[in-house]
Amino acid sequence: MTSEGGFVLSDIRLATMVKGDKPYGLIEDGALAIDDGRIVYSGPRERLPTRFTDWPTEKGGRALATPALIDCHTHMVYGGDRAREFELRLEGASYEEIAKAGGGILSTVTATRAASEDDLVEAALPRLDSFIDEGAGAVEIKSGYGLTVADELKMLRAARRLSAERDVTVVTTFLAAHAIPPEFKDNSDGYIDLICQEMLPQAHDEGLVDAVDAFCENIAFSPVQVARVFETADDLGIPVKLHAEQLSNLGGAALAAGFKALSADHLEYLDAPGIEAMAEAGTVAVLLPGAFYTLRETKLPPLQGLRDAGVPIAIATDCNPGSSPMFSPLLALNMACTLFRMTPEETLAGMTREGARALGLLKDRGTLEAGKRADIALWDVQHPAELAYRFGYNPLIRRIYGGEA
Ligand code: DI6
Ligand code: FE
Repeated sequence: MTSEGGFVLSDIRLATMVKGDKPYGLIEDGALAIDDGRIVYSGPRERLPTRFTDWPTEKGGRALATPALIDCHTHMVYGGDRAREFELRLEGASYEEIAKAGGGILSTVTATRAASEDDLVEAALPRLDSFIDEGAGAVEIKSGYGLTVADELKMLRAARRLSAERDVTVVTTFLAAHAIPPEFKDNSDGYIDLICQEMLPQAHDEGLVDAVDAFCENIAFSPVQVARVFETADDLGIPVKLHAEQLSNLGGAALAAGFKALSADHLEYLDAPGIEAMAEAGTVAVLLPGAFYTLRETKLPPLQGLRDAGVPIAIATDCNPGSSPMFSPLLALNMACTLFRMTPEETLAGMTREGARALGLLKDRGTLEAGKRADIALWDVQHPAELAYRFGYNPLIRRIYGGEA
């Protein structure tokens, strides 16, 4: 093998995040060989195959290498902000009261409809940059603040454009079933018809939809309505996921699992049958400590039940203007430890390997293993637990995306 553009990174420690007996898949004296955007070797330096030893070698100064972070649940494309709603909540109004009074998600819908596609891209870029600055290599972005054919397509096109503007992978999710639009106030089934007959097929035709999501909740859509959206997605061959059991238990997680969903997200009100259904279907539990924190939720997601059942657990920011105005994946790790009592290892896995799994990208990303994309974060820390331990501090030294620094 010639070196061409290939190179070796040595004098680094590796948190490969490969599941196994060593915590974090930690390798104290490691090396990575990277060629053509891929990892071709990941392991102990002393075992670096001789065919790589004459490749150009960069010294990592004992930095810790992890997979680049993967945030599998964000709503970072939107117009306006909700600082006024933040004030109202501090004056005593609840998230649900604000939503029922036409505020909440619907106020972001108004601002998003008023924005052009360019406006949305421009507003989202600094948000995305804040993720990239903390080592993100992939983020999921949902629609769901347009709620008309044109405005949902506009959001998804804006999300796609972001990945052309920056070296980062953007995975798009169609979330038209996020809130009942004012035009369908007393006819939510009519809105589901529109989604199934026009919005989703059109968005899919334009190649804008990597997955389909819905908000299953008393203030949003019923399980029966969600099932209709999922059936349409199924017919089009698009994977599904669900905002489930965030504010109450409607059996959304079990419904999603019945459709072999990639993930069920939030899950504070998840019950034992829901856990069992997820375990059986291999549906990832995506926990969102930023929303838990912002809404001052007191009901904890059933972490031990999920662990006992072997349900994979991902962590994400839920970056959105209402329930989680959080632009820091590292802060999500810290919050998941402090608020949910997850271990630092679980949270780092939750934003690497399990985040990749929740996006259906695990074959290609999420761990440092030969064959996977070379999306790597290098950190100035002694131990991987430090990534979750500090907050408001960013130890990223360097991000490698597709083999390029
Ligand atoms: N649950 C959430 O946490 C976000 N969407 C959802 O269904 C919140 C969206 C928002 O408040 O704007
Ligand atoms: Fe969300």
